[in-house]
Amino acid sequence: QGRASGHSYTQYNNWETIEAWIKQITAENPDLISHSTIGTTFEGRSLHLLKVGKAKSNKPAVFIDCGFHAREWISPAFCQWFVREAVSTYGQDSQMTALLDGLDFYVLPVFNIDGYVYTWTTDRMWRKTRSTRSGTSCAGVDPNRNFKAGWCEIGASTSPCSDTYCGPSAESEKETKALVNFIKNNLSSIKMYLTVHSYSQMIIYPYSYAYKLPENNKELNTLAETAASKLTSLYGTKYTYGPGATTIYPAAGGSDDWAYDTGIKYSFTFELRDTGRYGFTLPASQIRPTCEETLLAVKYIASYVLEN
Ligand code: ING
Ligand code: ZN
Repeated sequence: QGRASGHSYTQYNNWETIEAWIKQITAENPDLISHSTIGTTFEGRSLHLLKVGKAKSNKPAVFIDCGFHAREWISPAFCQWFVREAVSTYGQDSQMTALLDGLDFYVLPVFNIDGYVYTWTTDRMWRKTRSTRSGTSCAGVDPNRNFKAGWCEIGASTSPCSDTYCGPSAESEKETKALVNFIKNNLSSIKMYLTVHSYSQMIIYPYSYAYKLPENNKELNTLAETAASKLTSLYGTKYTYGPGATTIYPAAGGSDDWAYDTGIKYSFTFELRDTGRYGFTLPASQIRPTCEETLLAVKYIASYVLEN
């Protein structure tokens, strides 16, 4: 497998390098990967999407996004790892082969690109988008408070300077709107939604916008429990799991709750390593083990979705 210049799966890559990698891995794997653009960011960057799977019509699909929050660098690293693992183990690993034969994985390597670039150039701890608006000198909206799911009712701020600013309206961000449009246009095929964040070591499912449980709570709980045990089996990393509001904190406007209420009954947020020792600045030496263990959980849930 060739590499985009400067790209490494075991280092954090800047956006320029990730974008070159997207083009290169697509060009090198025409039988397994196709590339599209679902929109542009506030600052005009292309929102790239990879479709990973053996080409076949009418396949069910899984949607995975990374890089909602700019500073959570392990998240885009996981999406890159996942795509490489898919193309390099297809035909070798029986589980991955079955997954790519039976499913299409839509992988959005970095959702909040403008914010990610800003963490490389200016402020490593930036979380939000980089949109500007009249009436405030503070930039950015929390993209995980910007979806139409109890929008701004709880665990979100109406103050533009807050890190959890829900935005002037639901779907105010171009990035949010692009994701919503893509998912709505592909709803009949998308069976599972996964959004990858850090940190906390948790598998979260709806709801976060209210203290209520999804109709298939029991099934989601068992799935999360088993996925967490698969993850732990590799290096002993402990994960907790459950509905968002009671597992992490109540927060409205999240993409997993929106995807669930839109009809995707397998909807999860993963919070990767660690539990706070390094937090968002997880050392690059932990990229490989974090991605390897997370992959076990993702493959487990995707296999379940494929079979059910
Ligand atoms: N955590 C998530 C956040 O946006 C979350 C937790 C998940 C909230 C699902 C709402 C819905 O705050 C991080 N680390 O970003
Ligand atoms: Zn996050």
